[in-house]
Amino acid sequence: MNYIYEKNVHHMNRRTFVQLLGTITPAFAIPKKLLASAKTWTNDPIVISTWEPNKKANAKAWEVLSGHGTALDAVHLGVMVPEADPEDQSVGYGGLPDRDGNVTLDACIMDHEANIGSVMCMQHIMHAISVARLVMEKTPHVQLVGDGALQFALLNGFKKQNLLTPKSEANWKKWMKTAKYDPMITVHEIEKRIKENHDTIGMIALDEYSNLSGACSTSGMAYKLPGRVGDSPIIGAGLYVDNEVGAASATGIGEEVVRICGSHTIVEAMRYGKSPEQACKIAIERLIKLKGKERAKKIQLGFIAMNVDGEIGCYSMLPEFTMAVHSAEGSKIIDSDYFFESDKDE
Ligand code: SD4
Repeated sequence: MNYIYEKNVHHMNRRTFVQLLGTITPAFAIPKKLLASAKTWTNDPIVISTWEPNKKANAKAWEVLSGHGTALDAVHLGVMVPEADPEDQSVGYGGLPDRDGNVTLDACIMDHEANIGSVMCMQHIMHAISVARLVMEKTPHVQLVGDGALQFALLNGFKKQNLLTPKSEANWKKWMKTAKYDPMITVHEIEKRIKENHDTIGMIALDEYSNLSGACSTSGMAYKLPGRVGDSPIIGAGLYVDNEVGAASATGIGEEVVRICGSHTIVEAMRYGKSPEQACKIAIERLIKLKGKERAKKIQLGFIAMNVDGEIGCYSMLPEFTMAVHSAEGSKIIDSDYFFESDKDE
């Protein structure tokens, strides 16, 4: 889709701003105050994602960032990587279906100007994140669901596809034999998948223009009730960006992330001076307070966060959550710190 590469003229960066001033005023005459009031120009780009396997998505995002692209394009193109990967059973094509065997996708995107777009419970379109971006850029709305999202995508040139791969279909059929349609089993299923370290992608990028953007995409909880929507497409829960403060994204049991408006809670904690990791921990502790330790230690949740200075952090309820990072220093994986050693813990 061409619009991905279109220059966003209203996204004026400092270089454009200075060039523009240069056309009306000799460059040496730019008042110092004006320059000082612009955001720092020299931020080093960086991108982070939930889960180690999403280092492939980060590599794509890094291509965009290191080629002077915007954070918005970086997170969009980055998230498209797992969406197209049939081996990733938690996002896009190849995602595990709901309990009726339908793959339904959730995604959202948010830029540095608080523009937002999301699709929820959408079937048949691999790149849910691209549809979310179109909702953001081409409609007066911020969320489209189900058939409405599908119709909107088809009208805009997306092609209908079968997203259920033979492998995911086989897993679903196997599940059907034993699960007895019990929605609680889906919760255990997601916990198991989280342990295998392949899950939802939440991605945050900072570009060289000092702008932050984020994107989140998932096929949601495996074998969920039809129509179920998790946190991932909900702005404030699965993702939040505030260009003056920072950004956060979530993975894990979406119902619990929504309960605490997870990503927004983290951004607000950073606003009041917490580091990205401290802010993620505050969100985890908020849920523990609400649920009590006994119930909380059965819930895996993982958060990632970045502030406007490009400082990053993560925190999870249980072990085995990872964050993938890519910057000029290369790619690395961070093992998240966590609250409970295991679900047997005090
Ligand atoms: C959801 N939060 O739909 C997503 C799934 C996920 O780790 O992130 N799992 O609830």
